[in-house]
Amino acid sequence: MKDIMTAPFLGEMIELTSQMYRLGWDERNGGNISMMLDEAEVSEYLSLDRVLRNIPIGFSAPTLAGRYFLVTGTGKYFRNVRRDPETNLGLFRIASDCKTAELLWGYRDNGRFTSELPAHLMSHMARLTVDPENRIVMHCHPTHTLAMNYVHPLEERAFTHTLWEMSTECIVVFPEGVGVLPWMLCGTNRIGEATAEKMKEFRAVIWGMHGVYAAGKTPDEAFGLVETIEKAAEVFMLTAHLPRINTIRDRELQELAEAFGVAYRKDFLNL
Ligand code: 2HA
Ligand code: ZN
Repeated sequence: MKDIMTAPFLGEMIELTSQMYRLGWDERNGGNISMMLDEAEVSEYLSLDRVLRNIPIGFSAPTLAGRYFLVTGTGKYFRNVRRDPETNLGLFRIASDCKTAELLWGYRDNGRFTSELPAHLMSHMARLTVDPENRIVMHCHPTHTLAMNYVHPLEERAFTHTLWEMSTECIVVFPEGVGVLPWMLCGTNRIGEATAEKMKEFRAVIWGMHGVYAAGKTPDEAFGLVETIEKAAEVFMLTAHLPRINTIRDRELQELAEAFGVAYRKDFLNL
C-alpha cells in the first residue's frame, strides 16, 4: 500500500484549498470541495474494507452508492489543509444503503464532512446525468462576485449577460451562462436540491449574497470557471460606478461564441 500523503488526488486537494484561501475566496471556514475518486486510485493507498466510521449523510444519494469522495471537513479552514490534511479532509465511500458515508481516511479529530454535503452530492448526481466525466464540485465566497450580488439584479439572464460583457473570454469559458439562486438558508437539503436542479443546466451557480458553486471534469475546469467569473465580477465592480463608454456588443459576443464553436445561450443575448 502506498502512502496516501503521496497520492496525486491529495496533492491536488491541498493545492486547490491553499490557492483558494490565498485568493481570499475562503475566509475562516468558508467554502468546501468534493472530489469524486475512482476505486482503483483509492485502492492504491487505502484498504477498501477498513471502514473507520459510518456517518449518516441525512438524505439519499441513490446514484452514488459505491462512489468515493474526498471532501473538506465541517468547520475546517482551507488555510490549514496543507499543514494537516488528515484532520481537515475526509475520504469516504457512499454505502449501498445510499444514506451513509463509510469513512476510510481523515476527519481525524472525530470530525465530519462539510455541512454543505447535500449541495455537493446532489450536484454530483445532477452533473453526472449530463456529463458522466464530472468529478469536482467546489463552493467558495469570491469577493467581487459576492459584491456584485448586492448591486446587480439576481437574475440568470441579466447576470450572465453582464459577466459576458466584462471580459472577452467569458462567453467562451461559460457559454451556458451562470445559474442564479436567491438567498437561501445554507447547509440544508433544500438549497442542495435547488443547486442540483440548476446544475443540470449550468456548471456554475451563484448562491445569492453567499457565493458560488462550480463543477467540472477536473479541478482546473471548476477552478477556472470560478476564476473567470470572479475576474469579470471584479471588472464590473471596478467600473459599475463610472460612465460606461465602451462595451462588447451582443453581435460581437455572438461572433466570439461562433468563432470558438461553443454552444452558447442565444436567448441570453439581444440579437
Ligand atoms: O461552511 O461556506 O456555505 C462553509 C460554507 C457554508
Ligand atoms: Zn459558503
